Amino acid sequence: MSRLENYVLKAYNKPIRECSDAELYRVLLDLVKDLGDGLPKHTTKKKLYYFSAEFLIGKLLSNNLLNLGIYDEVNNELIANGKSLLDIEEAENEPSLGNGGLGRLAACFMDSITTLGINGDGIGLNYHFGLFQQVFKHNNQLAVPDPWITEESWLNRNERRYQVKFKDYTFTSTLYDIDVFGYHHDKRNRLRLFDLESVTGDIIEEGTIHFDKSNIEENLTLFLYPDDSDHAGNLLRIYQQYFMVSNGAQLIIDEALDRGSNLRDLADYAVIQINDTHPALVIPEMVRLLTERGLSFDESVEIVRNMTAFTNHTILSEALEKWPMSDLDEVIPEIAKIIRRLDEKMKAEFPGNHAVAIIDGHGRAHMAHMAIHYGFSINGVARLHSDILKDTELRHFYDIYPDKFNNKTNGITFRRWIMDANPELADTLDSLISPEWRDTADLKPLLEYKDDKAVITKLRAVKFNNKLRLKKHLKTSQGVDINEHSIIDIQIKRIHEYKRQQMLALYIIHKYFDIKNGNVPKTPITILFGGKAANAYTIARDIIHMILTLSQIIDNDPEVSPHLKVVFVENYNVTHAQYLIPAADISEQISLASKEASGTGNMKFMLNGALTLCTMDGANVEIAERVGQENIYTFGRDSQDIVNLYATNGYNAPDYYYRDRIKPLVDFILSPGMLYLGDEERLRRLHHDISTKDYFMALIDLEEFIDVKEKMYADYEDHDNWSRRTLINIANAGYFSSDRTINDYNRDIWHLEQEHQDIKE
Ligand code: CBF
Repeated sequence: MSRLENYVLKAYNKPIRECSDAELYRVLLDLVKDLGDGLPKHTTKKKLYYFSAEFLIGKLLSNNLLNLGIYDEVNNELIANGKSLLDIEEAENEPSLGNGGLGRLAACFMDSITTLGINGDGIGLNYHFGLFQQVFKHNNQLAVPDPWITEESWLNRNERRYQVKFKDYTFTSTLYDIDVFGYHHDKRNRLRLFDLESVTGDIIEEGTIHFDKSNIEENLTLFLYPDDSDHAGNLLRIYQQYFMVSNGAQLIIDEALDRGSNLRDLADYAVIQINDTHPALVIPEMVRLLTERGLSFDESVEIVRNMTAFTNHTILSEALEKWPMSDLDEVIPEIAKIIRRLDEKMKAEFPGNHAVAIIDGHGRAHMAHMAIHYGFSINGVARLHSDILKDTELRHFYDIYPDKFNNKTNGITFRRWIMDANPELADTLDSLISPEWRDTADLKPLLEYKDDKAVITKLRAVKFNNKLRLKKHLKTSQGVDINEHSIIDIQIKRIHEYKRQQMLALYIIHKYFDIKNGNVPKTPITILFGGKAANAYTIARDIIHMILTLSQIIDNDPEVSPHLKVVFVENYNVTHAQYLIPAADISEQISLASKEASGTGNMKFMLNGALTLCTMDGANVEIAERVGQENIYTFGRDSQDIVNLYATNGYNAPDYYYRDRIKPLVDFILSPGMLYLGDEERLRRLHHDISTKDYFMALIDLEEFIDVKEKMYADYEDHDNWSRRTLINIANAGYFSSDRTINDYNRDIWHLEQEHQDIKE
């Protein structure tokens, strides 16, 4: 009897084919957990703790089966019994523990850390309602809770508990672990998610994300990024962050003591990676814990400095947190005191250098500044971004600590983003270049086939099948019908003005006019958007509204709708991404140069054979370098131009708005059709914003964007050449494996024992 049959029989006393998908899901969950329990733990002395406010892990069943090496065995057995793993996975809720690139990167990193045989856990929080679930109503985004935790899930209750002391409360935490398995390797790591028993979600206003932000005890771990537009919201963010880091720091100390540390040598036992500024409070907290255990302040500070590294993921000031000292005094006075001492130390060391102060002239503590002074490494996430940090944003720090600065270009795990998301392409690669790429991420041997007509045709067939899969998925999940023979053109990412979804919307208006004028595209075009807007970010929600209204106008127009379709995928998440990305022909990476630190969607699309349409921003620069200019479409001002424009206040939106090609497109936002279907207030606000302010300069690159897009659609008609160029993209994607990124982190920053070193690039 097979392993699966055995489990099924024990649980339900019936054969596989008589079980429901939900029953099979439960059995597979148990099977995987039991297999995990049987794996040996790491025994190495030094361990990594990857602190992150987000871990956007996606559904875990398939991925865990894949990493444990039993995917084919289970899948075949299910098929033989008339069942499908995809259907079974429908029973799994996608964990709502992340927002965007930052969280997904953390999830890819955990996979790679484990796959490379590195001893390392992720530290975060167990948000009961996650970020939020996006619902569209009257073409507007509504945010409702996303209660993803079910009785049976990947969360394993751990008996560890810690006391976390705030000014007004002391809480006892609870801990949930999620096992992380590495591909083909036997040791597991864990995601450690701290929580509070008293958080139940009972008092939330039905169907909304409104709750009493001052009721910390009942709401501390309710939402990721709770609304911080008022004082209570700001304090709640501090409560959350401190709760996460205090638990994490206590765990580090306990585990190090268990492994034989005397605390003075703690840096030999643990290394902390601070992922963006949210976990930066771990620095003063660790100092507090060490001094409490009898070490002097200065000694503690040196230990912490030697064990802490910081990654900056953005230059947007909204994400570089600065806490008013008065807020810190209100929530965590002991920590505020330590921050003051840390600041004084730095002020004494760098007198008069205000740019590097931790506490500024307005009494705000800069978390990034603290992490740079009191850590041994600071890295950006793509070469261009790291250069901007050194030359512009953090240049005063670079002047004093040049050796701390380094770059680690982001990466994505190939397990999820090709093996799981695009099995047909993965199998095709196996047959062409041997399955070795699954371990090494080396796809270069594929280049040998770039002029092989049969291979090119096969790649096109795979793409078509993925379009069919997407069609089916959108039909069932969104009730939307797309044309599988159309060009699939996708922009999926958080909705933010700097990412310029509004620029793509203006292009759509151009295309709409063009089609009305009789210029119908040879192949129909489907443009898909996906992404959430922060609920308090009004203009981003206006952009969603504009796109949804526009798509309705197009659908209603019989002259246009056979040639152009616009879909905004509701509640975009990892699951949707796994269908969207393999089906894409065009990957939209059109951020305002200098603003997108790296991007990782760009890498996923490339790996799955989409051609990139991009500005020279973030990791697009490195993609372009690898595939060559003839296999990518670039446009727009470069980052230096944009940095200069900001520095000199040199951009004036009306200079662009009044151009002949641009004004009719922007004014369409206020056309009678849009005003009839849409919300006048939202549309007027957006129109006014774009035509007068346009802070993220959607208009500056618009004309060039339109021209390049037209060229791209025209080029698509040469199907063979297009597919040949997709092959070149896939073949050059190996560098963007997160195994390579983690290998780089470990070599340059963490210096941990690493069991596996298969990476090629
Ligand atoms: O480094 C991972 C990603 O992080 C962000 O999403 C972020 O939230 N700071 C950036 O915007 C991305 O460019 C980056 O790829």
